[in-house]
Order: sequence, then structure tokens, then C-alpha cells
Amino acid sequence: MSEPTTVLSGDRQRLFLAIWPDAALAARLHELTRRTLPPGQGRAIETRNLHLTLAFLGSVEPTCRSCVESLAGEQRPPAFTLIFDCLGYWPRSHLLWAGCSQPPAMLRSWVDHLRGALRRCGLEPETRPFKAHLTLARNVRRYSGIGRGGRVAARMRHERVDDVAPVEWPVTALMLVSSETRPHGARYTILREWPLG
Ligand code: 2AM
Repeated sequence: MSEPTTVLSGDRQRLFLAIWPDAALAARLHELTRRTLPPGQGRAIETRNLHLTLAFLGSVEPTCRSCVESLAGEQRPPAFTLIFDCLGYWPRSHLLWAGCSQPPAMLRSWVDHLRGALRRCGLEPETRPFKAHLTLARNVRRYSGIGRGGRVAARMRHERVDDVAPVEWPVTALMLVSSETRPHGARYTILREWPLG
């Protein structure tokens, strides 16, 4: 018997634009999660599902998908490297994530461009400033930090950030991805890929 999936009306799909680590990097990040999660805490994201969302479309009709596809790849930055050097925890959403203490400035402008593409297609993208985070685990109810020089962010009640040994991620493509919610977690399918310049 096949697993039940989230039912979307008509041909709607839940979509997002993301970057995806290669298998070796995803395995390193997964191993970092395994070493970091307190015993019995949280649900580590499966290695093959690790990714970083740049812009979230939500549930959209095929015409909207086509519109985003025609605009999203218009301005692509040259390939670049992200350096993940911190682990963060958001107590409200119970997320453990990996992040970059010094993301390149072009990442912000790229995300602004993608959000602009969404707007031109009639969507209402996130308006909060982009915060690059790669979710490592969900449902983490308790986390007291790890790593060297752990520090408590200014907004302590909302975030905790610890330094970790830097992990380099060469970013070479943008992906359009669909998400289906299944009983045992999300199932992601890469629908389209644009290589970076
Ligand atoms: P998360 O890891 O912080 O939950 C698929 O759900 C991807 O889209 C995940 O990377 C998720 O980020 C992100 N996402 C889900 N809902 C979102 C929303 N409303 N706004 C922005 N990103 C969202």
C-alpha cells in the first residue's frame, strides 16, 4: 500500500528554490548532526534531504511554476563557496541548523533577485531579511550548545549559535524542488536545475 501524501488541490505543488550539497558534504553535515544532537533529542534530517532554501514559493499552480521557472534563472551568480562555521538552534521552531557567520554579500542579492522573481509571478515571498540556514534536525526540544567558544546570541531566547570547524560548500547550481509531506517526513524531488555561471 502506498503512503498517504498531503493532498493539494488540482495540479498544485509545494515548491521552493534551493541549493543542494553534494553527497560527500551532505554526509559530513549528517555526521556533524549525529555528534551534536543530545541523546534522544530531535529528528536528524536524512542525508539525501539536506539543503538550503533560498526562496519558498508555497503551494502553487502550474502557471505560477512556469512563471517562476522562466524568471528564477535569469540572473545567476558565478559559482561560489559557502563556509559553514556555526551551528544554530532556534528554540521556538525547535530547529538545529548549520549556518555561515560571514555569508558572501552576493548571496543576499541573489536571494533578493529570487524573491523579486516570485513577486513578479504574483507570490508574496518572505519579507524578513534572509538568514542562510541549513536545517540539520527538527523537533529538538533541548539543546545546550556545543563547540568552541559557544556564544549566546543577542536574541538569546530566540537563537543560540556555536562555532564549529569550518565546512566548505562549493555552490554550483540552483534547484527548483517540490516537497510532499509524508508520515515519516518530507519527500523532496528536484524538478529543475540551473548551473551557476
Ligand atoms: P526550514 O528547514 O527552515 O523548515 C521545504 O519545506 C523547505 O522550505 C525547508 O527548507 C523549509 O525551511 C522551507 N520552508 C518551509 N516553509 C517555509 C516558509 N513559510 N517560508 C520560508 N521557507 C519555508
